[in-house]
Amino acid sequence: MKKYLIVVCLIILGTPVFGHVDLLSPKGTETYSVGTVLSINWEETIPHSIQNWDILFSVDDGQTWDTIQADIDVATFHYEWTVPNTITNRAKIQVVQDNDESYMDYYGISGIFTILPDSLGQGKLFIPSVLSGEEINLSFQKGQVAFLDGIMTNTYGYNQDYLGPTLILNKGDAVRLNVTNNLSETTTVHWHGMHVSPENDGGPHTPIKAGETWSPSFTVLDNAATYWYHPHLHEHTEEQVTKGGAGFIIVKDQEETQLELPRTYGVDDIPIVIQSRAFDSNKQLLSNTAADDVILTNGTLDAFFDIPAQVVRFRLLNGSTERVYNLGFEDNLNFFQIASDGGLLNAPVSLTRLQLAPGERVEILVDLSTHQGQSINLISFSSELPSGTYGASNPSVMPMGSIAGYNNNPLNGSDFTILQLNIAASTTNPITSIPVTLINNTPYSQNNINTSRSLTFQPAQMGPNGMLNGPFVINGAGFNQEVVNYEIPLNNLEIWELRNQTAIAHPFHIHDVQFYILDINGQTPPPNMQGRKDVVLVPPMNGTVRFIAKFDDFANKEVPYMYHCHMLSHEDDGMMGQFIVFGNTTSTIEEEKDLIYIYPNPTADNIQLTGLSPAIIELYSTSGHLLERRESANIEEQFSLNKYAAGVYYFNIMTQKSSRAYKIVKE
Ligand SMILES: [Cu+2]
Repeated sequence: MKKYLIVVCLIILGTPVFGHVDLLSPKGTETYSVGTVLSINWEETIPHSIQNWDILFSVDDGQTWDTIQADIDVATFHYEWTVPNTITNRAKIQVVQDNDESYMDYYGISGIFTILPDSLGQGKLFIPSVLSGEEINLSFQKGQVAFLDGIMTNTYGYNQDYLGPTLILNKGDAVRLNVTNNLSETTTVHWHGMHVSPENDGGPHTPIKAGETWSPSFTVLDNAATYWYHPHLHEHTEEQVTKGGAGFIIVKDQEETQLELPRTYGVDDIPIVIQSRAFDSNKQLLSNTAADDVILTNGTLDAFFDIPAQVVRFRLLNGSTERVYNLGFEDNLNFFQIASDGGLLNAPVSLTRLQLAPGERVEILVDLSTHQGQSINLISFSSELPSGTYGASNPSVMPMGSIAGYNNNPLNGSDFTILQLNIAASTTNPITSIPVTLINNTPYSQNNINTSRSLTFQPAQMGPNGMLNGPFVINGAGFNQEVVNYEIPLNNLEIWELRNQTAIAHPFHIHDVQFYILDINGQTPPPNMQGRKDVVLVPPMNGTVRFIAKFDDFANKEVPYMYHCHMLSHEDDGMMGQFIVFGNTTSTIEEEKDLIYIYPNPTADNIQLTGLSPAIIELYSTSGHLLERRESANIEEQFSLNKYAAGVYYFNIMTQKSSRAYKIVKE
């Protein structure tokens, strides 16, 4: 009778939905912090015979529901749920009375509650939220963070105040990124380490003006590893990265997925970006200075993190603009490097120290199973860095010469903490052992090389200060946007010899490719440096590095790729060059019996593609805009280019065997 009255009252009040489920908590208007355990409680107002419960979660608009838990037994009216780190902080919960096989579902929805984002600033390590899917939106914008003394520091970030969300991509997936520049200055975004066409690479040739959106679109061809994104606007890279322009990219693939590795993001698989920063007296960020005496770990000062007592994985990125770290754990706890910049190693390599130069990434495993209740610090043992390394007590290999302000910076030549780990109870299904082997890397054979190149780093001005401070040039010339330094035939296999005739080590980075190091100062690199790399620290004073790389897949006569020093002040000062990859991609390509003909080319109107096995065909402009996309099961497809202006376009054709770009010309 009482229920009947309530129903009548609801109808009289005009409430459109009455539940057979009533959500008791959350009700709405509450505020929860990320990581806290939220009690979801409900009651059944009208019983049904065949049913169970589903719990759904929606952020912001309450329109798109993600399942928290499905198929909860009907007798259960309670569920404990850990509040996730979301991009938007307005959220709702829905409990559904799921009458299997029936359209008659009944539900109760909470009001809007607030999720306090995991905060940047001080103390608890900030874990960036995650974005994935076919289309990803990034907004580069201004922000404010209280890093020091509660005073707001002006910052830049992607979708947030500082740094950006972690992009999780799967090898083989097509992804479109919409990058909107909400700053009042031009920027670019470079997908550091990823193998994409030059027009999608986000180098200095692809500026995004204030207020504009750039939408590169590509197939992920990279191996599972940790990559990152950051601005790459010539002469402004250091400033925009310093203010916060940086985010992780995690690529997953089938080989990695089959291994017994920790991969619960933010729990036993932790991204860590290490950045040293300089603040002025108003607590604002300074660039182009040697006063970088504050360590921010994921944008957090004095960072600590609660971590389970089991085998855990760290994805370490040196996101500093100049500083090299010498990483290790307290008490020389050993750890295992499993990946370098562009992929997994053949096998885990046991280490107690690991140098990480600007731009470099490594993935490591640490076995914490016997350390529950302890605190262990991740430390940079910079007192052990050799002279001639930015971060050592002497950044020069020469006794003379100095960097202004360097000797006053307490981080130089001393050991300091990056992250305090508080080791808590293990999770329910922990990884408990370090794998014996990982994947099979097959470095290119030196016997088959087509071209060798030599790049010599020199100071623009001689003398001990020029040798240390730069500006630095490569083969006698600073960067000139009008000069293409190398023209590389598509599919060329090359050896690059880097020779450093300066007093300081430089981390050399090349776009487009992952390389294998052949030797450093004539010596075979240690096992942890024998995997895929895109940054290598070249030792000072006639130090040499040789690497081998293949320039495959992408050719474009118009848009170059970059190579440069990843000490960003050196890069901005011109320690950079560019190359184009050119190739006979105009009509046919034969790869693994995958023969595709495109004709006529050039064409005034229709263009025919034959030899397609099932394929995804994408048509791009030279600026990387996706014009058309077709999923085809046919041998042949015809496109009309009638509506497009005369000029160069690209077909990106993905079959089960390959993904290739084909240049075409509309007359
Ligand atoms: Cu440099």
